[in-house]
Amino acid sequence: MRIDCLTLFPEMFDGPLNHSIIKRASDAGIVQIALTNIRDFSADKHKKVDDKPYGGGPGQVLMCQPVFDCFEHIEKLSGDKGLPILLTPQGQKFSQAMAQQFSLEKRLILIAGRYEGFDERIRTGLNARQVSIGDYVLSGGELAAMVIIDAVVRLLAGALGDEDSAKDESFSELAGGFLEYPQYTRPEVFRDLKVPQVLLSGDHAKIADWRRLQALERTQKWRPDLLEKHQ
Ligand code: 6GU
Repeated sequence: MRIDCLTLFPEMFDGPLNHSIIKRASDAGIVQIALTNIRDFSADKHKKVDDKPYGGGPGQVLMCQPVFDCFEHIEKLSGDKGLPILLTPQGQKFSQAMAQQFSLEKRLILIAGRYEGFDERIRTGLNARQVSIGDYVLSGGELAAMVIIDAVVRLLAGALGDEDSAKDESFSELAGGFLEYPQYTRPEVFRDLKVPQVLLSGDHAKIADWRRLQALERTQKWRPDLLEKHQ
């Protein structure tokens, strides 16, 4: 998969893209992530990318010209057309199901905005899917883009180690609409806190039953909304 990200702050991506699973997937050639600075495409002599809103009001608005030119430039960098995704709090809420859909694409083009908003013609002209990561306001789309990249890349074949991916497919409780069951590792007793006996029993059927029940109980207790959705 190729992921292009259009942003005014490519440096913000340095941390997340250069560690752990995303780093490993990039190194293995499972994903290629290309960052492009929208500002590089500003036709303005001061490299301005934003301006005052028509009709008045506070703040600045991201201008069409640098975004369209940047988008048209990166489109040509690969033969795959790509799914354009505009990061905005006005978008459809990101979910595991959406991550799964995106993971089937050959190419994603993420567009991260800043300032008080985009010129509306960016929304309409690029024919992009609008995506939000939740009902709160971030200072820009970059963190949202990184969230999406992480959630998508870990779903790509070979991105997780063997152990992890096996676990993911059979037990990924969120994918099945449930929270995950509780996990324990050594020691058996830590400051009087014991590992549940069933996990030490070696009875795999019993362990599987216990885990299913735990997952159901904690979903009922902590995220009843997930059960309603999957009813
Ligand atoms: Cl995608 N962008 C911004 N600026 N804020 C958000 C968001 C995106 N998703 C949730 N809040």
